[in-house]
Amino acid sequence: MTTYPLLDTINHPARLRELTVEQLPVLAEELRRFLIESVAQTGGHLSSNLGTVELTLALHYVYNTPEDRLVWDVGHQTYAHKILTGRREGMARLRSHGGVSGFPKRSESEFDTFGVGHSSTSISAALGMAQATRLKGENRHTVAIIGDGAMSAGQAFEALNNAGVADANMLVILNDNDMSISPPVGALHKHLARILSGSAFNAARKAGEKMLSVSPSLLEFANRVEGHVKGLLSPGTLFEELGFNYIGPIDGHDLDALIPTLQNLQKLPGPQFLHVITKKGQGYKLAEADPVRYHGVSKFQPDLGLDGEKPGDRPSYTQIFGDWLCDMAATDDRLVAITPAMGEGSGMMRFAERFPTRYFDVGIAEQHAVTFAAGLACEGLRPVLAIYSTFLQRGYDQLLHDVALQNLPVVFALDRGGLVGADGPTHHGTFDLSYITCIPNMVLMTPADENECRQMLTTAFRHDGPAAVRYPRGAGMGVKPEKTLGALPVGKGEIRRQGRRVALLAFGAMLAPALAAAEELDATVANMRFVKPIDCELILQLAAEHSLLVSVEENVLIGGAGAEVARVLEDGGSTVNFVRIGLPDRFIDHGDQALLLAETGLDKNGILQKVHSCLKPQDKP
Ligand SMILES: Cc1ncc(C[n+]2csc(CCOP(=O)(O)OP(=O)(O)O)c2C)c(N)n1
Repeated sequence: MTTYPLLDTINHPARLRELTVEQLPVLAEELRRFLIESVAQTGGHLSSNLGTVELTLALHYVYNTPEDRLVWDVGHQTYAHKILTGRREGMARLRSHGGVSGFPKRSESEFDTFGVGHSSTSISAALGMAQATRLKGENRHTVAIIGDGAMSAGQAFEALNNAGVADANMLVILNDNDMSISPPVGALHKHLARILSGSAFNAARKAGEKMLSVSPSLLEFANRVEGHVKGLLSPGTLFEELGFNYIGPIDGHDLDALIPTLQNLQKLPGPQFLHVITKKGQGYKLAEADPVRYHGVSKFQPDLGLDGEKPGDRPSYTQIFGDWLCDMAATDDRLVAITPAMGEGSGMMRFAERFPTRYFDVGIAEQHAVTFAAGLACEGLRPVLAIYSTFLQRGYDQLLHDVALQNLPVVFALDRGGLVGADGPTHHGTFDLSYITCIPNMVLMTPADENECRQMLTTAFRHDGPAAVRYPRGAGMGVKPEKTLGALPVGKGEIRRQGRRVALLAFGAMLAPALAAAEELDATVANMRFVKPIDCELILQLAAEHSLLVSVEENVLIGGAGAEVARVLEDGGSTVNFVRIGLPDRFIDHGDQALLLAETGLDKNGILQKVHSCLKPQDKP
């Protein structure tokens, strides 16, 4: 007997649309159960997906997908969408190499209308699609689905601001679960909370909602009445002022409310805004009780939950950073720490507890986070901005124009540098060495081990200008950090192994495979430490003493650390045989971190192969 009798029959939303409304709650129950069992076997995002089961069902039921466009924000909540759009079997290999992506991806399915992974893009993209539809004289619906966390970013408001006057036919659904990854922050959150707590409003809304959901003919009347009372009553004024027709809030788990409301909204022209309330982790008690912990999970047993997890035997770089942050803050009260909504992921929770007044979670707002840090630095504080490498891409002009140009002492703790694994190309931190190296005034360090990471953070903190420490996802080589807070000489690398003929110039985590390869090659290995300022003296010395120089970095080759080495060799007039190992000029898919490193030649074997192919016959051992 099959466990999912109804879900088994749905391999396309067209089939879903043949069901009666009465069958949908049964399907929702099966879908939720399937989700829990599937994510338990693969790992992935859990809480957000459980919270959007009914919303996803209702959207595919009401809208004619894929002809109508659903544009998901962040995309971490699209597992139900994937299951209903023909990818249910693929869920067994979710986030594995060659398997289904953890995010919407245009090349994966025609139902994935917009590729995503970084937040707050959905309204912009949906508006573009809606305008294109109009220009082409086509007739379809466009819906953006965005969480309350993602709504806190500037881009979401830029898009709302534009959509309101563009008079585009589009619907924005605010999926409000009163959570980002962590509890939400900021004035928007307070505004949304007020909407929910206004009892007069709720009573009025309940009646209005019923009207709206049952009788399209009453809708116009309701709209007109609303227009009059909204200024006094409506908490949706913010969105109304931006030119949207605000409807809600409605219960996002109640299919009887969702479906008729969406059906009615379909008939309304112009920018529509539907506020839906959901619960993160809905239907799985453990996730409901601790949605933060169950936001992103590794494999688990559904009956035990994450309690069965064992901690890793080596601390992650994130933990090394978190410990350093507390230790440094205890010695220097100018230290303040900033996160754009990634306090847990960046290892800052102990700091937040110990130094609450010096901890700033600014919401999903990377651009603001960088300029905010600049402002703090202007007043003599020493801001440490913990930010994933991939998300600093969002704050690039702020890094250049607000921090570096003014030479402000901001420490960038760049987590998840290099290939991150299962999250894939939207999240790989493989561009930072290129995009930071070209900025004047920046100091850029790549630790090879845990202790060096701690030393580099101290170096950055003591440096009188902007400095970034870029460290990888996961654990390091297992080098225990010293308790003391020692700094390193700026711009100096070190020789870690003396060999002959070949010199490997390793940046950051690439030291480990370089050392392993060097044993077989009897090569010299330099731990370069600094990408900027790069150690010119060391490079030219190695060039003079060896016949082949090889740089190794976990970054795109274009504009990266190896490109810096090439510049130094050229400027120094060296004609040494030099090759670079790094990432090719293409986006790297999702998959296991070690597997991706091996596939791109960033492991011992890859280094050996490259060296053998480049050694001139006279230099071979
Ligand atoms: C630009 C950017 N910054 C940070 C993140 C990391 N991130 C992924 S999901 C998430 C929380 C999103 O909250 P919300 O939109 O409310 O969705 P929920 O998880 O609550 O369903 C964050 C901060 C991201 N994906 N993109």
